[in-house]
Amino acid sequence: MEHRQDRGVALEEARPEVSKPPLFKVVLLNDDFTPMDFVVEVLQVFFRMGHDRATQVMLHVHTRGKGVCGVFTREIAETKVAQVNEYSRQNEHPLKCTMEKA
Ligand code: TYC
Repeated sequence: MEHRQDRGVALEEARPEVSKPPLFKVVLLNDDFTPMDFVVEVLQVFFRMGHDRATQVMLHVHTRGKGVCGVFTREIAETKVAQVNEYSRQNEHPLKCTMEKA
């Protein structure tokens, strides 16, 4: 039986191209009230960033008004946005997370 790994270069090139799913940027918005430490925690927990990267992204959002947390397929982006907004509301912070077509 034929197996993917056994295909040669010629067959690999002949394989018809399949369309990639549309991607969405998950964006964090600045506000005047959410503590910086909370934003860093959100970036670490929900976007798997290390402390240094999370701090860089938080400061970018703080100074520029918004910033990209990551790029995902629609369903994953929607889940991240919902999780971050729910967590922020649970903690009584006005932090807002949205998504944009990449
Ligand atoms: N501007 C906030 C402050 O000065 C910090 C902050 C950063 C808030 C990023 C939201 O997405 C944000 N405490």
